[in-house]
Amino acid sequence: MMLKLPKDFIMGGASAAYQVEGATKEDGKGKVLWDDYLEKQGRFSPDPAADFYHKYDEDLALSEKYGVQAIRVSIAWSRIFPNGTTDKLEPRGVEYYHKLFASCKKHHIIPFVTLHHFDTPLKLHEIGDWLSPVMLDSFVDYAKYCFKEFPEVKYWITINEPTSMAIQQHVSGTFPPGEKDRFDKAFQAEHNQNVAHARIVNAYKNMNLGGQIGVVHALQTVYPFSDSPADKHAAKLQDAFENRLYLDGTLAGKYSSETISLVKEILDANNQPMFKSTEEEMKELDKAAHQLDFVGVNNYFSKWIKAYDGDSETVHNGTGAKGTSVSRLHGIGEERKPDGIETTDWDWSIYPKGMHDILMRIHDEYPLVPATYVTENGIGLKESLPSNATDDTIIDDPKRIDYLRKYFAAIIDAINDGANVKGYFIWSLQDQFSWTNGYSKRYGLFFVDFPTQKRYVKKSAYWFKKLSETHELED
Ligand code: BGP
Repeated sequence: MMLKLPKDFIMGGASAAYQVEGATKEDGKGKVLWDDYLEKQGRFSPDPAADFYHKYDEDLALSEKYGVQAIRVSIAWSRIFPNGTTDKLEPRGVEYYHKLFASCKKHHIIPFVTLHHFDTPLKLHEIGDWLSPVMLDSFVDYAKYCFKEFPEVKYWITINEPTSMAIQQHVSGTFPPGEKDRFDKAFQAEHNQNVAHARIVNAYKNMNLGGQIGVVHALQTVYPFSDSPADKHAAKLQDAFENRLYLDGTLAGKYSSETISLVKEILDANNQPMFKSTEEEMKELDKAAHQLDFVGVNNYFSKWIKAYDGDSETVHNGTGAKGTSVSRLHGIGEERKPDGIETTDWDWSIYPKGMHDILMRIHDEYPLVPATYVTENGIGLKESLPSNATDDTIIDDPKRIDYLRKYFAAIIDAINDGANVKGYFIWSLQDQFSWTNGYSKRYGLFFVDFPTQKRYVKKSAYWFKKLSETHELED
């Protein structure tokens, strides 16, 4: 059977500045939280990544050729303001993004531009990152500067995945500063990001620039491992921990009483204090939710949660050794996949129904949201260049095509069920480095040979082009 995407559905590719640009020491860029941290870890370097700082025009030309109509890029805050604060402006950084957006225009590609994608300037990270009021004020100043400076951008995204940032910084410890089990800090950082997001949405709307503004969330669909009341409750707690505080804060403009009581339950179980919010902040959240233009959904996998009352224990699979990840959170629950669920080498479940269910949830539970984009989805695979490769070598990636076909079918199902999904961005446009996994976890439509940064096309790019041109998904 032939499944169809709506006529005006946008087909895009996604990236993040720090994962593709490289050039971390070039043209006056300030340090970010990752630079020294990665150097100390010694596992991999953010330079030259995919060398997008120099190769953007080549990637955009390839994108145009393979049916990519829009791209998600992020602005590296510390290229514009090296210290994060507006006291010092770096004109070469500003110039770079003007050139990047001009190249988008030349190649008929719409930029969706994220203001913060995990790359807090080091000076602000050192004083508390999302826990510091100075960070919030500086972020608003930087955002307003960008809105004025780059009128060519018509789609803005405030923050990429506030959840991932807060949890990985303060609970699982996989992002700098690498803290574990500080649920209180994670929830406070989540609330603060909701506030920063709201202030920026409200500022943007006051400026009347005629573009659109949204936010991007990491949304894992959470299911109970079994029908037992204990597992069902554990799944609710996990959902509150990962999804609900953001969804409520940015899409409804208020936290429901159930969300608050679930959050409190988690914190009480861990003997940690509730996050603080003010009435004024809640008014800002409410105002922003009523003016938001779209939400971006990043969905790769789903989770199944089982009741658990032991100590917290998390192990990150950062190498692609299947079956090595562990997540047991005290006061929440334990991740456990039911038999028969397919997984990637990094233990991410392949479960397209989860995409359908999360899109429907936004449609059903958050009626203020005018439009949804899938802003990230894709599969990380171990891929290599054949030793006899020539310029025309095409990388065969049948697993990616299979994954995409299944997830697109789920998206079309959701659209047919009433979800207003207006576009899709594959993670990722080109191979780039993964924050906690390095260069071996490849997601791109375009293969990057990391020592030389030369591009090769993957078969999935041909598949993507056909879908982009026909909007028809073959079974
Ligand atoms: C999202 C991030 C991306 C990207 C992607 C894949 O959470 O927004 O920046 O990294 O996930 O994740 P990973 O790199 O861990 O495989």
